[in-house]
Amino acid sequence: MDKIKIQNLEVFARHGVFPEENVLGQKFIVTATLYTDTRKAGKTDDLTASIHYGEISQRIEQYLTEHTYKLLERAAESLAETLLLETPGLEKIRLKIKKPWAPIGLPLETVSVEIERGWHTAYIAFGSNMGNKEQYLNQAIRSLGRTPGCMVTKVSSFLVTEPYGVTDQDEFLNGCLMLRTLLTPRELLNVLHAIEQEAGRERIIRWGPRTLDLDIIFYDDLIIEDEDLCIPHVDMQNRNFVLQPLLEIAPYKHHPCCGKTVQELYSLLLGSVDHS
Ligand code: PH2
Ligand code: MG
Ligand code: MG
Repeated sequence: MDKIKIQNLEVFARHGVFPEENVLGQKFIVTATLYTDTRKAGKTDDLTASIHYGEISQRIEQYLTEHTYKLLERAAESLAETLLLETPGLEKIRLKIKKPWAPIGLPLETVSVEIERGWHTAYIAFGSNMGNKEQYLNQAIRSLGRTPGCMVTKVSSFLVTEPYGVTDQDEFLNGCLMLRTLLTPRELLNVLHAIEQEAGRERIIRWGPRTLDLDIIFYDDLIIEDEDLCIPHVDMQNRNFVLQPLLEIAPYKHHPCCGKTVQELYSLLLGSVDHS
């Protein structure tokens, strides 16, 4: 992706673990690489089609002087998040904050923290088979949309489905949504669990009745195989109640492991014997 780079911007600010740093202040040097598509601005010579590096530099100076953090890590993290939330067209940012006068009692050229943060695309499957199912699903979508660093960008229609796995229970209402997020997969998982809790979800029997179930199906093209978190969802290719709504919002999305599109997985499932 194209980049706009602000190199070695000097800011006098008060971040530091030692109390005197928070009082006296010192020099910080910031390098920010802004990942954004510059093609349109490149063709039209129109600043409004791009990101104004002057405004971003002002914002960096303002943010770092208005806040006081102990750690460079915290200063970088919160500044990156603020810029990603505030700046249309900013997909990703690489941010380096140097502290050349770090008071550690030894001569050094500089210390620095460098991070890269950006927007990710996740697909979430949702389902309910207890109480007012539609209300649980709509409430979950609203809660997710209100979560800082999360934007719900597409929602499928809701689908009434027969229970799969444990079949002796009420029918489900299912769907899928597309999410733009600044959260890591694990942070996202924790948010989903909290929203399930809000809906009074009780984990009594595996695959049993639930007011609300929120599962991460895809997170970019990431593959995670941890004990408590598997992405892509391990059984999604066998579940009509996941593939059918996903087909509506992401037919051409490729499964990062097998390389098949959602459309292909759906056709394969339809052609197979059991497509619950
Ligand atoms: N979720 C399950 C198990 N079975 N069946 C349907 N129809 N819909 C679901 O969301 C569902 C299920 C475990 O998460
Ligand atoms: Mg589930
Ligand atoms: Mg679940």
